[in-house]
Amino acid sequence: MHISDTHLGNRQYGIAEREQDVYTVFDEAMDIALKEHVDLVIHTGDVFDSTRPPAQAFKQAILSLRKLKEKNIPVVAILGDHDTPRRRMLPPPVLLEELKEALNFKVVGLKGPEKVQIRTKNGEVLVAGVAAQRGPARRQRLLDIFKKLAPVPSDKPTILMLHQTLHEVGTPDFDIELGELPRGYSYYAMGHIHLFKTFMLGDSAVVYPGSIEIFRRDEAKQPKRYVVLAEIKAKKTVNIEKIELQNVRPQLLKEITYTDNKTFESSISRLKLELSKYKKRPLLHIILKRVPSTAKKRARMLLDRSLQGLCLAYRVEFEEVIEESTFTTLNIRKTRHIDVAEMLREALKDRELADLAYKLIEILGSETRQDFYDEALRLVKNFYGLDESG
Ligand SMILES: [Mn+2]
Repeated sequence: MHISDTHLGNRQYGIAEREQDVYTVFDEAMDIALKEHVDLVIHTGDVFDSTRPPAQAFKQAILSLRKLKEKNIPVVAILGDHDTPRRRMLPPPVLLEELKEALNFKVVGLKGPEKVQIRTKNGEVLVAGVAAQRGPARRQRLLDIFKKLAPVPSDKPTILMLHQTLHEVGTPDFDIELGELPRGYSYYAMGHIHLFKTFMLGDSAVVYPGSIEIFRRDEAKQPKRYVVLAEIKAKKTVNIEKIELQNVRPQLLKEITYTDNKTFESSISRLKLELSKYKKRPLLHIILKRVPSTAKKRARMLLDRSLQGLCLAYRVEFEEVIEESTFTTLNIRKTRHIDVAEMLREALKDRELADLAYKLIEILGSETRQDFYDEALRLVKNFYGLDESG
């Protein structure tokens, strides 16, 4: 069974139930492994959501994973970007590896590319992998790593585990191309992309199971979440099957354009009807368009009154009509993917400042964690020549 991006400890919008949701789905996934009598479970990174997971996340991971040990099913994982500390700190999944009496959990590729033989109840499997590679030089580093990970000819099934973005996924920022992966593995287990995607490389499947829950609003566009069962032989994937996780909390994206109060009220009534059909109360993301500022307060009050008890929580975004002149248009040349560093240089007209901005974007990305924040602050202070107390 292939699983990825479980982000244990994630608490979306600070809602306690959302942290529990993730544990519930993780446990469901492990029960699928038991029910399907799999030989091996592989996890392609982001086991935990942060480099400082809450104690509850460790407890839940141990409770769910130890059921596998009892049935003699090993678990092999690599580190994702969320699992990897920026400084010299122990990555949290390594603690699971230490609990040898309770768990059969192994992290591969901790300090560079690694190949290990894993004994399963159905024979040996060669598992190769490397921790998530980040930063501007990652492409060259990955190409060097792939040379070391070229598989030795084997009559046994072989698996390569990576936590990277393939160009073929179609996002503007990618790490490597499908055709650049080392040939000859039976199955390519991919993590990092939170959506289910599959590709073929010769006779072998290249699979992103996606995350087990919906962690961000934009991930709600794929409401179903999966684990993947793969049947593999030497040099080829025989079959893959995705199994839908049943305990995922529904998240709905709703766009409502305001015309007048009466129409708005009837849109809300329709929404209430839709919400009442779910077993598990959904999380609701509402984008309200063209609400006059005089009607905003009333709109919020109506939502509060109407959605009470029908959803776990809702978030409203008012979409303003922005005058075009407030935008600065950048001259983006037609490149294969968006070059953020070059865009910054063009916008800021200062190479060093642009480099700083690029580093900050890399570190802080779409989220802020304390250790990322500290590192960002250190860079900024350094840039402006401020001392620690500056
Ligand atoms: Mn992830």
